[in-house]
Amino acid sequence: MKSFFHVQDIGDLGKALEEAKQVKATPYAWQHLGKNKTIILVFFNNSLRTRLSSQKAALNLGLDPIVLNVNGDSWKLETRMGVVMDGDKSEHLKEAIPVIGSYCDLIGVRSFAGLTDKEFDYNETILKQFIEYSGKPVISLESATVHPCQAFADLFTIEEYKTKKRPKVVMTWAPHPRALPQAVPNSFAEWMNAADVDFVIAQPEGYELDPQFVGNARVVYDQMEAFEGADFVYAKNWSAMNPYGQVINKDMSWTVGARQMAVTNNAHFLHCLPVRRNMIVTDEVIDSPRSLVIPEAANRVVSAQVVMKRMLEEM
Ligand code: SN0
Repeated sequence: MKSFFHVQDIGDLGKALEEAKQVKATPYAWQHLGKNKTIILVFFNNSLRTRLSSQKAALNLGLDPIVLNVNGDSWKLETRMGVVMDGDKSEHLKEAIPVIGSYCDLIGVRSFAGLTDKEFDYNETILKQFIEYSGKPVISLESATVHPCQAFADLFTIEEYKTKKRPKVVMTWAPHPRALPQAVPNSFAEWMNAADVDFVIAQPEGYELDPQFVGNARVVYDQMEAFEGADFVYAKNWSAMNPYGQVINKDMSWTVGARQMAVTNNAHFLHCLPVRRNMIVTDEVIDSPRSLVIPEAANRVVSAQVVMKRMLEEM
């Protein structure tokens, strides 16, 4: 695996989930793989789970993690090509990336969508530069359009808790005070479409995601209708594609509460976190025994470890 962005990068999903199970059961069984190897984790944005789970996954594999907080610890990096660097950015990615690549064996990058220039974001301009200039395998730790480590952990969590072969999984938009990227819902949709689940997207009009990620998913504009008989409810806010990166609706009737959960098949509740309580989901639902947000977050170590393990095995 030269890079980890899309569900196809992990290959056969059944095999990947089986491997995730093994990694979870015996996390230290592959300590030899990472010996004398280094992963550099580059953060352009905030992180709690991704930062900690990636470091933990690396340590489990005997791999040394180094974390770089761009905008905090390092020079501010210019990401655009051909610009006169007369502003606050001291160094260009074209130098910074090969330098980072020369110090490590694997690279993970967190770089959120800017949400102003759709083309820049949807071309994955920053991550592509990491691939091109580093010469090292690159893992998206949530880039402009995808968050594959999250989606892999989500799928593994569903696999662990499902009680029927083909569960109904509903991803619902929910209100949020700020404009958020589409990366999490894009990846969740992409991975659910590839998995053996009955997948439905519930959203208000105007929140349609990019067709390459929606695929063949059923899109339902009536949240109560979508929730009927659901086995898993995955809540997430995202901003609109058109006008790009804008909040066009804050309808609080979409906050996931007992009213919607009542029509499900006693569904489990999932969210990638961080979550805004009583915006995205009520206290009652997130604090209920059907909420899986903590085991879901714990599985972030597992998904990251499978990806790093595969990359190390191919070296
Ligand atoms: C990010 C997102 O893509 O939605 C990261 C999720 C893993 N979430 C946020 O930025 C939430 C920030 C907030 O103010 O609630």
